[in-house]
Amino acid sequence: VLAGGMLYPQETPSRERKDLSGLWDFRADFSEDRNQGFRERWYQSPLRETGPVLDMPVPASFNDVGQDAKLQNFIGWVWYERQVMVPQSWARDPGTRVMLRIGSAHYYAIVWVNGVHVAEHEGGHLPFEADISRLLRSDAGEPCRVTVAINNTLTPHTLPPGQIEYKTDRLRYPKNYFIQLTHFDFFNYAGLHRPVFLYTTPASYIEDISVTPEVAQSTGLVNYEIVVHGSENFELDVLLWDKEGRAVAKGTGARGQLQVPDAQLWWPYLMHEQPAYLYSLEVTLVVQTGAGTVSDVYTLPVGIRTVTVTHNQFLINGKPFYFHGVNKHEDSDIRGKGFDWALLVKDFNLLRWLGANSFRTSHYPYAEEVMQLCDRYGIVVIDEAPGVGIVQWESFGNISLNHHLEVMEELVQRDKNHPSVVMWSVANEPASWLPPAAYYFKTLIAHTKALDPTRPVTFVSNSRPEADNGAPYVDVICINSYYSWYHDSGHLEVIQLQVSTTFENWNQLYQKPIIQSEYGADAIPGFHQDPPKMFSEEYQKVVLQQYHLALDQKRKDYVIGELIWNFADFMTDQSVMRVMGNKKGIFTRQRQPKGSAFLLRERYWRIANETR
Ligand code: BDP
Repeated sequence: VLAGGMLYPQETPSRERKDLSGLWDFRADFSEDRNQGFRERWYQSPLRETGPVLDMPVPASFNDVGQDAKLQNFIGWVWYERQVMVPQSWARDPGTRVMLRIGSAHYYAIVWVNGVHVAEHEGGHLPFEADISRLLRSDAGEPCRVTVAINNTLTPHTLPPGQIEYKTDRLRYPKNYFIQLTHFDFFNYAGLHRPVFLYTTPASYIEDISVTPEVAQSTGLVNYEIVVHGSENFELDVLLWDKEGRAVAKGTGARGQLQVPDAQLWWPYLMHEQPAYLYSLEVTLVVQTGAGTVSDVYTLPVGIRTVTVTHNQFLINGKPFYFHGVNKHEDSDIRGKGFDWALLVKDFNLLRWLGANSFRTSHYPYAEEVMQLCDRYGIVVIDEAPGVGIVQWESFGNISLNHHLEVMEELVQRDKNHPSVVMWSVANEPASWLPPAAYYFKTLIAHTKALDPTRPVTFVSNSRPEADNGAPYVDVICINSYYSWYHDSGHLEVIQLQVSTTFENWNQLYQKPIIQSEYGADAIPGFHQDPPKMFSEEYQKVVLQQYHLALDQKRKDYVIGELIWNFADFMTDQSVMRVMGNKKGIFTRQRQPKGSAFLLRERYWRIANETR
């Protein structure tokens, strides 16, 4: 079903890569109709010649690096540009294919190279690329100008959806005044959030690799399928290397099955003494051309593991797996949603400290570099699409559904080979009680399963079980609840009963495994109250403890996981409900622990030791 590849750019004997991270020129289009840039064709000449530009770091959100509230809250088109010297060996060689690849641009992006339109992409969380070889050939030796226009406007048909509200009351608002409404609880950061690369491949190249592992007794089976572009007449060699550098299996041709006797399986963190074992699948393409032999090499990390769901269990490699983990956000001071290696490694060290074995990419796909680290650290992932805030009738219509189907194709295409990804989540807290949700989720989940028959599919519900029109189609029930926070505020004594009743109701109706996919309470670090009061660290701790009592009753039965909301405090829109953002983190936004982090740490290590 999946056409085209999206292999992560890699340096190999046949491929080179140039990272375009750094300072770019930047200009937000503040004109009244937000359209000056297109009227004046800012892509045709260097951006700095069109008017004043700012220095903008890439990757980063543009919102929080400056001192200007207008830019922080800007809605509309922003323009990014930088020059890059392309090595002559790339530009002049007709046998070299040069690609421009953007890790993500939130939300809608148009890309020009030297003023020529090369790509357009909708969706703020997935990569896209353009072949720019042709453009370089004619300009060999000149610096090449990359221009990206990005629009962060969200409409009922974007993912996530939003709305622009025009304020027409001329006595209360200035002319042409509008605001962006969203139906989700995080700041709509925008910009070039992830690395931008130039990379090369030979003209005939390995376009895509898919692996699906199986296990038969002690033998690991690696089914592979390779797509080659640019030649009909080629040879493919496939070698599987273990960690010690021994070749353990080999194959030839575009598809096949490798057999690994006594395979080392990929196990989650804390489930095995040697978790996260990765083999390397080295694919070599050899093409005979008039000019001689050309080869392309790509090496894919491969984890051998299986995932199975029964009516009350989630099995990894045939063993029951209990999700004790977190929900995250891509969010931090200054860089917003911009990718940052230091932050990433800090977060993974905190996950290990906490004894977390899993997280959900709430509420959108995370950077590819994050997924790679999950494979290497044994952190199990529920990979969520940006389907958050689907609550209006309009957003259940065909335009929205078709786009959602496309986003699932792009997501599965990007993440299908990660052993850490064990389940797809197509949405978070949609209005699944609305009648059109039935067709919407039936179609969306069937499509996702057709794209990837090897992984279960879910969406995260906050509906009542009997009213949920999407739940019949999921493999695992994921439920969010905020007892004694949004309901019965301040009444910690009701939590246990309400959580247990909720589990029982869902279980009775569906007989599917259940994950408590969110629960939590805001705590402002340093606020203390005894007896506990809302917003104190003590209150957050007791909410967690009460949930844990209910979870422990059902944990050995059909409840297969608990994911705290949230790993860390994060920024939101300004509102009376939020004090400088959402404070449900067990770590602060700066990644320092609140009291609840120690409580959770104790629990997660205890569960890990029990289930090991
Ligand atoms: C849930 C949402 C999550 C919010 C959380 C909250 O899924 O995105 O941040 O509530 O209100 O409903 O803290």
